[in-house]
Amino acid sequence: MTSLPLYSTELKKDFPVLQQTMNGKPLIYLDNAATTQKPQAVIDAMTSFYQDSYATVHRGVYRLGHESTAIYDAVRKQVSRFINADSEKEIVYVKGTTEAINLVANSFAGEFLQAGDEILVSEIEHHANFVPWQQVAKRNGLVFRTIPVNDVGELDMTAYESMLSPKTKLVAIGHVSNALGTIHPVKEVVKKAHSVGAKVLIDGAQSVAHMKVDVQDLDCDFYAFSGHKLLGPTGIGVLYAKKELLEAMPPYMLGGDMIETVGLTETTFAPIPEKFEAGTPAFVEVIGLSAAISYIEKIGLEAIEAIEANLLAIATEKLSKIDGLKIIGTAKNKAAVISFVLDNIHPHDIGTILDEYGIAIRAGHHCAQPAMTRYCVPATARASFSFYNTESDIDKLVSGIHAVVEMFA
Ligand code: C6P
Repeated sequence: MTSLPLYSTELKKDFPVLQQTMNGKPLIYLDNAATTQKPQAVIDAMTSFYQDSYATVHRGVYRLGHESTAIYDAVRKQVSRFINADSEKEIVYVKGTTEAINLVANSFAGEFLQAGDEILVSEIEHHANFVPWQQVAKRNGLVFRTIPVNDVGELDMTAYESMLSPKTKLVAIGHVSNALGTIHPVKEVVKKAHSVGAKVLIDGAQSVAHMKVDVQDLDCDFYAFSGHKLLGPTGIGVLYAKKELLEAMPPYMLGGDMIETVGLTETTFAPIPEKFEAGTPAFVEVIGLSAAISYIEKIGLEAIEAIEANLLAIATEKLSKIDGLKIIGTAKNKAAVISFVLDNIHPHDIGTILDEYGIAIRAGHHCAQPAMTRYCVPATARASFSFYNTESDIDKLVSGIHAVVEMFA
């Protein structure tokens, strides 16, 4: 373990929400896997767009509309560079990860997969990357199978390989597990799936803000993420998909903005990606997403990874020393997410008592009930870190947990 870069303590100052007190204590925000806080730069970009540039995109013949359209279209290029897509046409704006996955489940799996075809997902997926596949399988006579994980939360690659066959048509896997923090070996998962002709969707909700993602290097077919977990606003997310797939897939939602011509009996659709973007888009949120990506790139994902790796190491070491505390999910390759249980104390009680100390963590099943079933716990307490957290936040968490234990002793 090396010490944290000095400037990491400075970064918190960029986030107005983090400057307040909660229950009379400085707010210690450790629920970053649920959603991240917003730097002033994102708030300012959206406010200034509302104040100075607000007009709908792709419709107005007037100057304000042209200008907002130009900014909106430029962001698609920025997003495509951010994840190294081959073209901005491969970037579809959606509401978030959930919508992105539902789009693929309905438009790709719902349309192209035949009865008997198999979909594989890991047994610890978030419900957003579990239920859409389970349900499309039920509807269309597909076979929905779960890839096991071992006791520390790592994907069982031997089992995975043995499950792959020409019947496998789609593998859906989280890049990082929100419940345990495991970083899955997604590049290898993709390679093995492709060897039997299956497509792969990666749920990137927990990764894009924490590590460099290169969709061409991963060679994944689909990659989904949410703006609000990436310092950006709610209501905006991205589905990346390979161009040839988007071109072949039918639209998921129908309406304005996604058509080319509409007649009384026939409609032709706009080219990709607009074919998948029916209705007035969340263009102010797109501006916010752009500011968030610029902010992240200013710090640099390598620096972010280093800061968060340190936070994880420090927090794991300190939490492990607490009597009766058990970390659920101790994979070798982990992101800065720590799920834990305390002997005889319900996670909701842990969360509620920590809140009295100004510490915000999440307690529950984390929308990953199959993962809870796998580890035989009804729920966990979860502390999830961002680069703006500090070692002092960890110390306060540790003292807070000691207070919880004493209260129940
Ligand atoms: N996880 C958490 O506290 P949306 O809601 O569409 O932005 O993201 C859904 C989602 C999909 N996949 C993973 C791996 C996720 O972690 C999430 C959201 C939050 O862990 C809320 S349950």
